[in-house]
Amino acid sequence: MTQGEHAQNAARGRFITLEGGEGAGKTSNLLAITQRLRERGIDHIVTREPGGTPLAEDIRALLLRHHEERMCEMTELLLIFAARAQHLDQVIRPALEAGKWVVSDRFTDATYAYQGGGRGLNQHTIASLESLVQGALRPDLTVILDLAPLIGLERARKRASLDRFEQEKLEFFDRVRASYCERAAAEPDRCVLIDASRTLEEVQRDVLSALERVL
Ligand code: Z5A
Repeated sequence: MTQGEHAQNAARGRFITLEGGEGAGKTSNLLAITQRLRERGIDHIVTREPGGTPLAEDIRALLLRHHEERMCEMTELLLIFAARAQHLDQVIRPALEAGKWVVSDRFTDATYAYQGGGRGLNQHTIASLESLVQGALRPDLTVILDLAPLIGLERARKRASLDRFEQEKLEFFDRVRASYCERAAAEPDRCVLIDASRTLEEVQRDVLSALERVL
């Protein structure tokens, strides 16, 4: 890296992503992260995927809604990356370049887990789209909340009616979970895998301790 690139990197905000299966507690733990960032006086934004901009939120609605016509796997994958391209252009990159931290509820690890693990799409296809859409941009820290799908779906069911993903069979979510665990093992410098089956207080304590890596 050149000196200029070092300086640019130091001025750039940090990019934190939260991942996990259904009802793993991403939203609940995101609140703990943002509270800690506020306490430390760190300027940040909170966003989510798919979504994060009006156009990307429209794509999200299309992805989550039930359709008479079966959405094929490749359509789903391309819609997710279309939403991501918009999100990066309008929200994530401008914030990072302005020195703000970005905390996102899901990002590309979810694509590897759901479209790769869950739907069975080729990891190389996902990696090609990742490079095309993101260039070299990757999160600085990814917290993966690990929970048995049966427990997560039960939590999610209590909360609201099930969307197109949540109506998948249990085996789908087992593959999603396995895929997240593989990613955490493959990238230990970036990813922290946290047991989300414990009380929210215990999980939050580990999430905040993982956050110290980038603070
Ligand atoms: N998707 C994809 O396929 N590919 C991609 O690339 C991306 C996404 C980016 C929408 O995501 C869908 O998009 C998602 C994958 C797909 N599939 N689905 N479904 P989403 O993040 O918006 O949806 P979600 O995973 O369904 O999120 P969620 O249900 O909101 O889960 P959560 O945020 O992880 O959980 P929560 O709302 O914080 O907690 C759920 C409930 O459990 C709530 O009542 C909490 O009070 C409770 N809770 C939380 N933690 C605990 C603990 N520790 N103990 C007990 N109870 C708890």
